[in-house]
Amino acid sequence: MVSRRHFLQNSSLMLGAALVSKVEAASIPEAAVMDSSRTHTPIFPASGRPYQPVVTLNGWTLPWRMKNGWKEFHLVSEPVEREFAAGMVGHLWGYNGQTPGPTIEAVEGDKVRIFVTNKLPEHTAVHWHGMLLPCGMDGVGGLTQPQIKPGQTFVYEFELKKSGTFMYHPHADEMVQMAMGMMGLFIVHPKNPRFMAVDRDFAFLIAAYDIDPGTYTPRVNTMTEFNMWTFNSRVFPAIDPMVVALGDKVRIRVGNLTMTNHPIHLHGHTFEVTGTDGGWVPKTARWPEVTTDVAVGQMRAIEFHADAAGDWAFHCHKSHHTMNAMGHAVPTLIGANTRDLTAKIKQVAQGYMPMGETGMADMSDMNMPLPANTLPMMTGTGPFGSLEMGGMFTVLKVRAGQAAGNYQDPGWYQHPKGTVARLVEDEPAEPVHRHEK
Ligand SMILES: [Cu+2]
Repeated sequence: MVSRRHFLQNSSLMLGAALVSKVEAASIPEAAVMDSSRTHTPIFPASGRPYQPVVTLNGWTLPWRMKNGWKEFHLVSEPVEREFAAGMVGHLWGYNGQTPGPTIEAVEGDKVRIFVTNKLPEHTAVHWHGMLLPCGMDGVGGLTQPQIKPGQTFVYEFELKKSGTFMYHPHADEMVQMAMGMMGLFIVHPKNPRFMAVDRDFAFLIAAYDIDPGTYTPRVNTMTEFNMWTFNSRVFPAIDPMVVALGDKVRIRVGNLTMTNHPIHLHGHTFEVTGTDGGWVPKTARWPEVTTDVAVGQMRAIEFHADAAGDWAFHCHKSHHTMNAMGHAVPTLIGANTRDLTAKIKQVAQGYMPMGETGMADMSDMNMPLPANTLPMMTGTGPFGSLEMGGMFTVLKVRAGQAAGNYQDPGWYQHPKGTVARLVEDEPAEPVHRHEK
């Protein structure tokens, strides 16, 4: 039997993630749990080194406590319920009551001690994606540590060597556990709070789920045909807008833990990629962009000056990813005359409605009855009508006079007179056909 004394003598040699002994268990910090999917206002640190906190889109930051120079956190892997948008809830797996799990925020040079309690029905392990740490803290179940069995608590200890944006996710039954929603952000702020300082700093993870209409649990064996494309496990119109003040320097950090790449696109501004999960990009290596591809297992931090007031779309540019639940096997009916067919089908299926003869835009206005627990493929209403979006879409709201630290939705943008595309009442002239000689 390992005595307490023996345990202490050897503890300095323990460089790997370790099972927490009964003696230690008594001193594990309380695990905070969140039951809301709203965006929480950033928390400025009450202890430890100062930093500018991030805003986790539809998420929150995990509280910590200081103990003998260590910043202690407590993650709990467990089944959770997450509302994707009003009308649809997923039965998922996550951390501390939500998926994604809470954002961990700390500062370069901090020594962190992270307790992980496993309340899942199977074993897990937590990998700290992008972090420079002792190999035994890397969280690869079976390779660098024993798996964390249900009911067990493990502890990870490491020093934060560099600032940047990192992620945490299981490295145990990975396909299932990530398809179920297990992931979170790990932000390491620079030791010098003025380094890379911005006025507003948003962060979220991209996750994809395949949940059949009327069901609650994702199909975990799906490889590419997902039907819920999410920012922080929320879909449009339930992803909160990113509210900034005109003139703000803004950073948006996007991590991708899905099975495909996502070209993230911002309207009305040009940005530069200033960070990856490998670290900050040197100024001389940046170039202007309006879309940046975030590949699988990557993080991209983009930065821009919010110098144009308005409601600017911010979305994945894969058009199927700005849709909610949809069938991909539906034939295209554009240009087809389905009137005879419709009459015949109506004889056997009352209320049958043909769709898509002129495109699919009218679907967003149909308000057809849906099965329980699903969302319309296209939805959302803006000041000018139906938005015909879903999935990975939100709005960057740039407003003059938005107070520092105020993230409240200011409502729709009031366009200055004469600056909105308008209907032309005159009959257009006959088109002139050009003939090649
Ligand atoms: Cu996408």
